[in-house]
Amino acid sequence: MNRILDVTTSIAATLARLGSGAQVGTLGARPEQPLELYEFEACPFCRKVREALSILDLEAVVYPCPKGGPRYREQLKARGGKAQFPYLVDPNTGKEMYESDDIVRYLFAQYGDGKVPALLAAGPITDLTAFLAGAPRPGLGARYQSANAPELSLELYSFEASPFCRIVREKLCTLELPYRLHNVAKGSPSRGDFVTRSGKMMVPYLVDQNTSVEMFESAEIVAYLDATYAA
Ligand SMILES: N[C@@H](CCC(=O)N[C@@H](CS)C(=O)NCC(=O)O)C(=O)O
Repeated sequence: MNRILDVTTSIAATLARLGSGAQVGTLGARPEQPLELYEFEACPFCRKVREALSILDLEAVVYPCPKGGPRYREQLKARGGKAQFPYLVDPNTGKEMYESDDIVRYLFAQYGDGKVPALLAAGPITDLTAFLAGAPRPGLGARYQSANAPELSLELYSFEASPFCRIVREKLCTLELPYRLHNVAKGSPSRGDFVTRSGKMMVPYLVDQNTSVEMFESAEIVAYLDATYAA
């Protein structure tokens, strides 16, 4: 896709959700271990959960489940009983669940102040706008593209409302590449450590321990992922 169109449609996705997931909210208890999320980028219900993770400044291991993907869809079916997304695993409490609204409520109760922000608590309006967020980018982050699985999970510094991060997440999803998601939305206490590591406050930032690569720039990250993992 032409770069200007790529970025413009990704900005439209953020605008459809009025920037939800750009800013950290009130934080509560912090988990010791990262959460785990089975999802795919184009799924509107999964977006709601990713926004909650950004607002609550939570880390997660993301298992992308694009349609036709051979690995994590099967893993989830064996684990939860059905291929329905999102599915959250919290190893800190032993809780595992389907249903985006239940997951969002659980996250704010467990790791926030118990109050779900209005943009995530508006029922059908939340669902409609989450659906509209995907409309400008039809099919992207939805279907599996044949890829070689990495030995180690990748890492992505990101926040949900960043249009540039979405472009990278779509590619990670399409290639079914698992990654540790480090959320660094505005106001995140993790930003200081991130800047110390990367040299500046900019996302997306990809870390690939399989190749010792660390890089900024969404278009370059997408090209790197295709060159390294696409079959
Ligand atoms: N009410 C559920 C709806 C979840 C749902 O319908 N997810 C779709 C993806 S957007 C799904 O899992 N489809 C099965 C598939 O993709 O194979 C929720 O809010 O979590």
